[in-house]
Amino acid sequence: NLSHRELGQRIQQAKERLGRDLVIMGHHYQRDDVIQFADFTGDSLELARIAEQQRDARSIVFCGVHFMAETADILTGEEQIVILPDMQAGCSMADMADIDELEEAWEVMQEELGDTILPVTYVNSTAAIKAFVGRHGGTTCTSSNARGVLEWAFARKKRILFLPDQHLGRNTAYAMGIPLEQMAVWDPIGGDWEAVQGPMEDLRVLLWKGHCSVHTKFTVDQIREVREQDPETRVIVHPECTFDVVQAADEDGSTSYIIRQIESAPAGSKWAVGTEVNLVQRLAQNHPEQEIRLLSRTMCPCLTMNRIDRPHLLWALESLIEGKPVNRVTVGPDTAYWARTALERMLAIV
Ligand code: CIZ
Ligand code: SF4
Repeated sequence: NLSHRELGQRIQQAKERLGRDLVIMGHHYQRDDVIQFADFTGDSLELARIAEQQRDARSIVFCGVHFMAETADILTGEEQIVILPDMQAGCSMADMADIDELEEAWEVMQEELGDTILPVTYVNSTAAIKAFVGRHGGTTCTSSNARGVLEWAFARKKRILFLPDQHLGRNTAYAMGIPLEQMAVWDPIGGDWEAVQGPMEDLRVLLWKGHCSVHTKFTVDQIREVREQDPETRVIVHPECTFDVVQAADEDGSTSYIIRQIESAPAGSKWAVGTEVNLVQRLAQNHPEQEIRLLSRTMCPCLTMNRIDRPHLLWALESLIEGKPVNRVTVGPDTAYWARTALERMLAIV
């Protein structure tokens, strides 16, 4: 039963003891009292690139969610171990695309549309989904590079199956000029299409019916309210928000895009930000010269990300010191091979 401060001291001591053997990574959505211990912070793309370069550290403690730790394991050496301080830190969006459901859906899609489809998965997906995509010639994307990746994919096949986030897929494809009528949603629970608006033959983008429970809480009404209060406030949202919200916002972009826009804005700028609350609060703290608020009135934390707390981080670090690492995230060799193929294709595209 250590106090918050004692936990902090013990974490610091453990870090010092482990020295260069240890790297702690922290995703932007992590709470302040955890991310302060991270050697590297970033969005999921930045953290994947950093993980790939960690050849010296024997262990990587990943303060983020499960799929990010899997990605780190896939991109690092065999001897390196990746630890997720709390195994309950999953991502509800990643869990919405199950590999068995995908295998079934793929069969139906091949029957209906033939060999015209390239699968692309948002990195917010399990290693098994990434491996499927890798095996079928496709790749992964993040919200920072989704457009470039879709352009790459359309140069290869007529159609794209986009997993697991329908909103990122729809928002990105629409911004590329693809009309909504050429998109359809595949519902993995019903095992069927929904929202097909035109002839099947015209479909270009097949959207898996997944979403982020954090970003879909933002609404057009919230944007209207901000504008009524103060028309000078710029509304900036993440493309995991719904189509209507992205259309109503002044701009949309990935986590790193949002950070860049705010960091380069002049003093006195006003923002309402539609993304995870820990990031928004940190931006507000770091930029007192601007007015930065969350788009919604109610807090929207990513609950699973926030499971990583000081007690779990300390427990993970001490297990490394004892030589009995807990919560190791490992991806089997075959899955890792094909998932790495998919990830490396992405890293070469953009
Ligand atoms: O998990 C998420 O919602 C995001 C935006 C992750 C990332 O860093 O791209
Ligand atoms: Fe998953 Fe959404 Fe949390 Fe990101 S914010 S980790 S997509 S649940």
